This record gives sequence, structure tokens and C-alpha cells, in this order.
Amino acid sequence: MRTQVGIVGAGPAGLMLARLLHMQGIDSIIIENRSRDYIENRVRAGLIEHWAADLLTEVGAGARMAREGLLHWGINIGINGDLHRIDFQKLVGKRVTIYGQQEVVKDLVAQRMAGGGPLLFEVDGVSLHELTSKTPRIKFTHAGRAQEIECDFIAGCDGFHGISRPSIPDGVLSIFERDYPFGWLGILSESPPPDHELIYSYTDRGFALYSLRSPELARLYVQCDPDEELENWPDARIWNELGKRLGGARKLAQGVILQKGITPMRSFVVEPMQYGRLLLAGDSAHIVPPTGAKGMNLAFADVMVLARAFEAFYRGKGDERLAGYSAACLRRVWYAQRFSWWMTQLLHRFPNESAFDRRRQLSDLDYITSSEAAARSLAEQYVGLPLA
Ligand code: RFL
Ligand code: PHB
Repeated sequence: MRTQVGIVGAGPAGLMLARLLHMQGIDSIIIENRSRDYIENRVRAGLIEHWAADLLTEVGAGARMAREGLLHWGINIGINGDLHRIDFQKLVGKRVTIYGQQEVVKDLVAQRMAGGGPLLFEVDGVSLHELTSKTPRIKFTHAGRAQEIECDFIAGCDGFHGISRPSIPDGVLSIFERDYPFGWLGILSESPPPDHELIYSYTDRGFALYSLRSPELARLYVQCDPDEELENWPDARIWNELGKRLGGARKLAQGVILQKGITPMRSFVVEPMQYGRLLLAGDSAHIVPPTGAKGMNLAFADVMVLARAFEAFYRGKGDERLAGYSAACLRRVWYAQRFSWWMTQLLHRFPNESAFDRRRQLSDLDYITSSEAAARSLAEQYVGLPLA
């Protein structure tokens, strides 16, 4: 097989990149190691920044989001049970959209299958070759047959555990990372959420987040130990902890738990996000802790920059933009890293924290919930900075 851009991974980054390229008449082949059913049902992110929701609409994948997505013009910060609203509409005139990542994936897959170009599921043994040549290759097996794609470029959109980043020789990438001494236990529950908007709750028992997928479907998280076993969290313990961390200002309805999982928390960046003709985008190049809800949005931002660089190249404007891809992305990547780290360290309990640390967190929370300037800064970053 032969294509202009070989895309490894059919997550938000790979699917959106393929769509943007298709709209410019640039060919791509997407290969994905999981099944269609698996990627369409993997519960993950749920919050789309203002510009990213507009992007989904612009690429023609926003119709169902417009019907089923929920527009949120603010969030609530709970401080030991007292709720404070951050009003995005008043502060920055923007909103975020609640719409599950797997729904975004379904919409982009459906669009691709309806005539956007090849998308191969359940490929095996993917490996990348000749990355510094003008014809890099992807080898894999599909339906029992060995396959090879000759490309002009390879986009590594295969997430944090993919093979693209590890295909770059040792010593080329600088790695910046931080682990956090806690994780999130997340559930999807058939019950109305405690509020129509999100509640980020700081409490002496630890952090909790009350989110949703629809008015009848709650997405709830509690801070837990990073290596906690799920069996230590029977449903009754989860509900008890969620109830205590919500405090008295709202009521917590319980429901059937449809999904349960533990997410470790990590900040991670590689620089540069490219090697020869392999360009990394999304989680393959960087991970943020979920507290700032930035992961999927950052994946979209990367591929916007990447698609523009490919467009310049194929329009005969040279490879200057491709050469500058990493530098163009990293500024936004580090803004999102800083914001996600800041939200995380602000809201969680740390194992070795001192009384000073707790007072400092409370003072910071007091500041963002009482100073308009501080609230505006939070709001501006939360709804998503404009693309450069
Ligand atoms: P993905 O989504 O991981 O997609 C990578 C795809 O590549 C496939 N793959 C391979 N394919 C072929 N060959 C291989 N060798 C392959 N190895 C892997 C995988 O199967 C997969 O389909 O990466 P992408 O596209 O960069 O997208 C990133 C986002 O998925 C991620 O940043 C977000 O989910 C993070 N995140 C959130 N982001 C937000 O913007 N807002 C949120 O509210 C938010 N909440 C979250 C989150 C992530 C969470 N978890 C579970 C990690 C909440 C949670 C709990
Ligand atoms: C979610 O709804 O899954 C969600 C929302 C906000 C976050 C993280 C996750 O910060």
C-alpha cells in the first residue's frame, strides 16, 4: 500500500488528523490495533473546550454533539462542602461542551467509514521503519496477512502506550515527567448528577469530581491511592465517600454503576515531538493529569498544527512548517501542563503534606473564588486558550 500520511492510532488525534487532511485532499491510511467496538465504547474524557467543539462542527462531525452535548457556562468549586461558581460566561464569554470522548470517536469513525479513506481495525505487530528517509514504512499484519504501507510521513497518534514514541532511537528525546502519589477511581452511574454543572470538590477526605454525561448519567471520581485494587472499593464504599466529599450543599443520588476504573495521574512531555518523518501527536507525546480536562483538547490542538504543516508541504510551500511543528505545539502543551499540574496540586491531598501546604491550598482556593482577576485566569484556561 502507498499513502501520503500513514496514521497509527484511531483515537481523537488520529481520526481528527485524517479528517483535516481529507478536507485538504491529502490521502491517509489509519491503522488501529483495537476493534471498532472497543474504541467506540472506551469511557474516557468528557469535556470539550470552546474552540474544539467549534472545530468538530467545522469538520462536519458536530451534528450529534449539537443535539446531545451539554453546554456548560461555568463550574463549581467545593471547599469542604461550600460551593462557589466560576461563571465562564461573565468572565470570558465562552463555554465548554460535555460530550463523551467515545461519542466523538463514534462520530469521526462513522464519517471516515462513509468515504474518508481506509481505516483498518485490529492490526497486529505494528512496526515503523526508515523514519529518516523520504519513504518511511509501516509494517503490520491485518486479517492474518503481512502488510506494508509506504508513506511520505507517519503520524504517531497511538497514545501513551503506543509504539511510535518507542520507535525513536534512545537519546533523541528529552523526557519531562512527574508522577502524583494518587489516582482517580471513576464510575459511570445511571443516576442524575448532583448539579447540572461540574463540581470540583476539595475536602479534608481528599478530592472528588462530580461530572456527567447526560442529565440521567453521572460521571463521578474520587481521589484514591495510585496502586489501589478495585476490589477494595465495593459500590457501598464509593457511594459513601462520594457522599461525604460532596458535603451538604447538594444531594447525591445513587444508581446502577455501569463502569468502574482507576486512572493513575501523570504529567509527561517529550521534546521534540518529531523524529525524521515521524510526527507525534496527542497522548503519544504528552500526558496531563485529568484535573484540568485538557488531554483530548490538546490532541486536537496538535493535529490542527500538523494538518496545516502538511497542507503547506503539499501545496509546494516547502517543509519549514513541518520542521517547526514541535516548537509550534510545545508552547500550548506547556500551558496545558502547567494548568493541569496547578489544578491537581491545588485540589488533592498529598501523603506528606504539611499544615502549611493545606493552608496554602485553602488560601489559593479563597483567592480564585473571591477575586475576579483570579477567577478569570482560571476560566480563560479552562475553556481553552485560543489557537495561535
Ligand atoms: P488515544 O485516545 O489513546 O488513542 C490512541 C489510539 O491508538 C491505538 N493504538 C495503536 N494503534 C495501532 N498500533 C499500535 N501499536 C497502537 N497502540 C495504540 C489505541 O488503541 C487508541 O485507539 O490517544 P489520543 O488520540 O492522543 O487522544 C488522547 C485522549 O484520549 C486523552 O488525552 C484523554 O482521554 C484524556 N482525558 C481527558 N481529556 C480531555 O480533554 N478532557 C477530559 O475530560 C478528560 N478526562 C481523560 C479524562 C483520560 C482519562 N483516562 C482514562 C486516561 C478522564 C480519564 C479517566
Ligand atoms: C469527565 O467528565 O470525565 C471529566 C470532566 C472534567 C475533568 C475530568 C474528567 O477535569
